[in-house]
Amino acid sequence: MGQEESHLASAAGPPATLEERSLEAVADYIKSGNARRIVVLTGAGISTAAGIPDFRSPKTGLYSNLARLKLPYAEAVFDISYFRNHPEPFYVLAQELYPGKFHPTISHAFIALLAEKGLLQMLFTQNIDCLERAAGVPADKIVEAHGSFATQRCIECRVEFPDAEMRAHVTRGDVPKCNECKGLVKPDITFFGEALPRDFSEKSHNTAMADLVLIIGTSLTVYPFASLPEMARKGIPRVLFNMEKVGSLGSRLDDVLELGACDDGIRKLAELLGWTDELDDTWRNIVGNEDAEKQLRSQTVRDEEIEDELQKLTGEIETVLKLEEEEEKKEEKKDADEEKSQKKLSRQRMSTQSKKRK
Ligand code: CNA
Repeated sequence: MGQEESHLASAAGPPATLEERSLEAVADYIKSGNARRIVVLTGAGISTAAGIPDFRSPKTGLYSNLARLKLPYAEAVFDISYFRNHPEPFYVLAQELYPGKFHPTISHAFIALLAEKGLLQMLFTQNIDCLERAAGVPADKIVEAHGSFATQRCIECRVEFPDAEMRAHVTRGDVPKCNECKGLVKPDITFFGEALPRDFSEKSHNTAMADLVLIIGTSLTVYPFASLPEMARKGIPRVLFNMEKVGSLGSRLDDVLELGACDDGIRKLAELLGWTDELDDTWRNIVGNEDAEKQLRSQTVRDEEIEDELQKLTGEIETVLKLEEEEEKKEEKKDADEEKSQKKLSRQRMSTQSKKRK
């Protein structure tokens, strides 16, 4: 981790803005006062240390775990056309991911600290866990590009559904229906097949205004979000804090790759900035000491916990899918029986009629 990875950037030649392609140079750049409009782009990887599985990590991601279930495809749980007919698997996940169960990571706290110091231009998050809000990032600095669990509405008549009722349904694990038209209620999360919130297109120009872009914990595979790093102007440093190299990061002269757990990279940057104590205080004030210590446990322990959580989750989804299948079979049998008795009835009628004619 650290400097070796910082040199993985494939672009040839000296950087245009940074002294060198390293986190040390990024810290110097911030300290110089030239980075006053920092844009942060985040994905599920920023929340894995909080205990929330991401989508695409090979062993601990939701997709590899959902793949063994009888879903048409793993993403179906977040697909609007699948949801219309099968909302139950999503609500099993919702029960698990609903805000309130998890606490922000040190990387979330770092973004809040940037805002407090007046350095945050805008945060664009793909996450639906609301942990940025929980960390204290001001609402007007957050673009929830894929929506969030904060509000919900009927997918038919679009009427909003009350928060307290939603929480009660999600806690019980059952599917909420609209009080007006009995349509399905869905949190305002952008599913595959739905348009992104207007906020995203209205505010994405902030990335072009940035003088530094930090990209934290995302595979950069979901568009149009994945194209945001490309909007950064040439010569603007882009720093990736991620387990793996993603997108085009590393292709520009001022790209810095900090590969590994993002919390480690963020701590390192905070240390280089002389913000270690301030960051730690900010974080512990938000999450409390007990949760902070829990998050600080080794990655292996955390991965094991996430794997256990996923086993439980996929088991629950499997149960609702089986129930659905049994219901469908019952319906099919009922239809077939009805058809049979209809045929029998019409045969009897025909034979009575022909007898009468004779
Ligand atoms: P993804 O495709 O699952 O990618 C996650 C990325 O983060 C991968 O490149 C991982 O290697 C990396 N990663 C995982 N853990 C860490 C870590 N501790 N430190 C650094 N890197 C790490 O997720 P994306 O966000 O890129 O995909 C977009 C989807 C995921 C959005 O639509 C989200 O709604 C959705 N999602 C959100 C959450 C959440 O709200 N917490 C959870 C799961 C999925």
